[in-house]
Parts: sequence; structure tokens; C-alpha cells
Amino acid sequence: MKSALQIARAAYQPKLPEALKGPVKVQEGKATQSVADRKEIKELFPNTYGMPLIEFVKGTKKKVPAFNVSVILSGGQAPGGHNVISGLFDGIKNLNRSNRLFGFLMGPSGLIEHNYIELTSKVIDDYRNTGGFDMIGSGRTKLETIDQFESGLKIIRELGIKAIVIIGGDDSNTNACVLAEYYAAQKYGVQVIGCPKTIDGDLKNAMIETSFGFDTATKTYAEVIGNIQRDCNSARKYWHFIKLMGRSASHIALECALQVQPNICLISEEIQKKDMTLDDVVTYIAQIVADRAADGNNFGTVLVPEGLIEFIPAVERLIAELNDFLAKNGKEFAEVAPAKQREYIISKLSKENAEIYASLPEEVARQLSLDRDPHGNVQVSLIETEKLLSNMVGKKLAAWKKEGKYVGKFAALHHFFGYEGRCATPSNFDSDYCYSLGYTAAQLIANGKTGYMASVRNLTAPATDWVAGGIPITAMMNMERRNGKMKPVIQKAFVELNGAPFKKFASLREKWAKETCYVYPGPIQYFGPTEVCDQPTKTLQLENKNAFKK
Ligand code: FBP
Repeated sequence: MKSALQIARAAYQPKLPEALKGPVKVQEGKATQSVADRKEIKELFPNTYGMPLIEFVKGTKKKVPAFNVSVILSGGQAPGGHNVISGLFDGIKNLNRSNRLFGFLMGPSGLIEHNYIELTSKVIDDYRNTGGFDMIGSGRTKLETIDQFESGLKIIRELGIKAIVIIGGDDSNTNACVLAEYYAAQKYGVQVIGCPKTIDGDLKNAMIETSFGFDTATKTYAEVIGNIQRDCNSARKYWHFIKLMGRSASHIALECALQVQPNICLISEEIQKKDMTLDDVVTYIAQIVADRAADGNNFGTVLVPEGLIEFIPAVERLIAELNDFLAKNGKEFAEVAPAKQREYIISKLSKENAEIYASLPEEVARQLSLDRDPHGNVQVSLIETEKLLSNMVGKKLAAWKKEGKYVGKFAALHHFFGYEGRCATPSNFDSDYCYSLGYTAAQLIANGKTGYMASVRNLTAPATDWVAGGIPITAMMNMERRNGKMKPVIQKAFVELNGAPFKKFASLREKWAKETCYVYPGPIQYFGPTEVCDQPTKTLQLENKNAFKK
């Protein structure tokens, strides 16, 4: 059974850029270079390096021979994935009614293990404008070995597939590029096209203005944070510490801050740049709590980006030493009685790191020493940074109270928002953007391109004025150390401290800290006036400020 909103949403017709509404022709731009490490990237990708930027402009109708396409959803869910697939489906059907689309199931492993379904109009119609990735499922299997590529080729040949579209974040698109290069080098004639997905917002550059899902996810979080702020401003007795997803980069926290005007928002990239210690961060928060208390305001909100702890240089060093130590002495450590493990670790670390470790609350110290991912690293997203911070702020305030430097009450509540936003019903922006990305991917395929990521730009303009095209994935690459080896990867976009969104936030944060300037954005609206329903994120509006003038 479907809700009334689901039924109404199913009938929503996503908007397309004008150029994609009819036949197109390819307009080639300048040849590209990788963002860094040009020599190494060129050597690693001889067949897909240096290709030009592409823009689609209106063309004349041509007969397109029928072809089959496949699609993979890769990595974390992001609102709008189903619309990329429906845009791709409509795009290829529009080129030739006989074209067929296959979906590999549960991420890249579906390609390797030959698990797939045909995506017919019956399947597609059920998922138009819906959130989630449940149409074909997603997974995090890395596509990186020749055996995997060759195994994929078997099913590609069996189904007569011309191209694979990989919808993913920076790592998945890096894999798409490696796969495109391999198939091109082997002259298999199989094209690979990427699509920029991730709620984290860290896959962006001049041609990819935003990754899809960021818009809906941040609006969903902003709604709930706004509700908390209203509760907070009504009861006036709690400090809410709210951790937000987003992995390493702080784009989600920054966007939410711009939307809701909290009392405090931490930006990991700034903390790293200023080389702040954990104590500096705690003192910063505690001072704002104390100043508000002096004004009689024993309440407030603090936004904490998920990856914060990795960006505090001292904690980063502690984690590095712990990783090395536990990698070598994991067996001995496992034999230590749980009650003695903390003491044991403290006795083994260098003085500086032992002090930091000893200062951490029991639970966080335990998480740091126990939870490792398959590569032996601490899974920082599992660390309850919001609790760590509020606990330490509470201790500092208690000490200040004794010294007579603070009079007030401090009661903290904790929240973590991440999964709540990843499968939300896509906003109009994400519905339109994703559908256009899918349509663009269809044109890249029809025009014989491989190793390209679908790009739709000029996103703060009305959708009809959006610019569709492609960017060679190699142009976004650089070399980075991964698991002890230098690897070609898409460069992650962190919050730029010189960028307009951060500057705007920095110019207002002192006022937001002292006064109570909360904004309550309310839920995403799907039907209604355009200024309510169709606004892109504040980040995009600030970054594209001069991009579109009517
Ligand atoms: P992607 O980078 O694959 O888009 O994933 C984003 C993300 O939602 C991060 O914000 C979060 O840290 C991570 O996925 C959680 O991973 P999982 O879904 O495996 O729990």
C-alpha cells in the first residue's frame, strides 16, 4: 500500500535541462589534465587520460541502433538514486524503444557474481521519485582486480551490454575509472560511466557542483535540528549535542548550520588548520556555554561533524600509535582482562598519547582500542564524539564552577543524525538533478563515451537552464597513500576555509553563539510555491552566487 504522498510523488515529472529535451550533439571543450600528479595519472590511465570536457547542446535527430545498458548503485544510500535510474531508463528508451536496462544487485558484487534483474517500465514506475536504493540494492564491494573485471565481462557479454553506469561516491567512481581504463585497454568495447552520489557532499569540483543526495539529506537533518532547537528554546534547560554524518568532510554540518543557525557548529577542517587540541575544542564550547549561562541561558545546540576526532591532530597521533601498537600486540592485548585494558594501554603508549588516552571517557577509550575496520583502522564514525565532548565540557564547567568562573546549570542530551536522511524522499531539487544525471548518462553512452562522469551544472538556475555534459574522471584524480601504497583516487573536496559558505558561517557564528537566532526550516515541501519547494542548499547558493543572472 502507498501513502497519499507516495501516490502524488509517483506522478511528479522531474524537470530536465532544455538541451536534453530533444536530440543532442556533443560540443567538446578543452582537453583535461588531472588535478595533481599528472605524470603518474597519465601513465596509469593511458586510454582515458586527457579527454575533453563535454557539453550537450541541441542537435538533429539521428537513428540510434539499439543497445543494452546496466546500472550499479554503490556505497551509502543517497536520496535520488532511483531517479538517476529512471532518467537513464527514459533517456535510453527515448533514443530507441528497443534499448534495455539491467540492474546489478546489491552493488558492484552483483556484476562480479552475475546477480541482476531487467529493469522494465513496470519496475521503474514503482520507484520514480522515491528515496532509498531498494530497487536494486547497494553494496561496498571494491571493484579493483582483473579477476573481478573479467568476471563482470562474462555477464556483460551474455546480456549484450554496451555500457555500465556506476552510481557512487569518490571511491566508487575511482573504481569506475579503473574499470573504464581496463576495458578500453583490452579493447573490449564496453563503456563505463560514473554518476556523482553521496550525501557527504565531498565529491565536487568546477564541473560537479554538488553530489546528489546532499540537498535532501541536509534538509532532512535541518528539519529535525530545527525541531530540537524549538524544543530547546521552549524548555530552556538542555544543551543538545548533535553529531551529523558526513565521514571526513564537514559539508553536512556546515550546511545544516547555515540552515538552522545553532549556537555552535564545529568544522573539522578549521580545527585541523588551527592545530587545535581536544582541550582547545572543549574550552571553546565550554566558554560559549558559560557566556550564555551568564546571560541566563542554560541551553543551546552544538553541531558536531562525524569525522571530527580524526581532525584533532593530537587524537590523530594517538589513533596512529594505537593502530600500530594493536596491530603488533593485538594478541597480548586480547588476553588482558577487560577491566585492566585501559591501564594496560596507558602503560604502553608514549607519554603524550598516554595522557590523552587517560583523559578520555571510559566508553570512548574502549571504542578506540577495540573497534577496528578490516584494514586495522579505528572506525571513527562509531565513536560517540557528541558524548565525548559533552562529558569533557561538563568536567571543565565543574572545575570553573569551583573557581567561581561559571554559574549555571549544564544538562546535555545527545543525538546522531545520519541514516534518517539517506533514504528520505528526494526533494524537488534532487528529483530533478538525479533524473537529469541519468538522462545525461544515457547521452554519454549513446555518444560512445567511456571514463566520463555525468555532469549537470548551473544548478542554482532554473532546471531548464542547467548545463548537461561529462567530465573525464581522470581529471578529478590525484595520487594518495591508501593502505601504505600510493594509489590514484578522486580528490576529496573538503570544506574550504576561503570558500563563501564557511566565510558566511564564520561571520555570523559569534552572534549565533551569544544570542538565540534559531531558524526552524520545517519539513521538505514537495508541492507548493517555488521559493518553498525548489531552493537548492545554502552551500550551493553561496558557491554559485555569480553563476546565474537572469
Ligand atoms: P558514501 O560515501 O558511500 O556515499 O557513504 C556515505 C556515508 O553515509 C557516510 O556519511 C557514513 O560515514 C557512511 O556512509 C556510513 O556507512 P554505512 O552505510 O556502511 O554504515
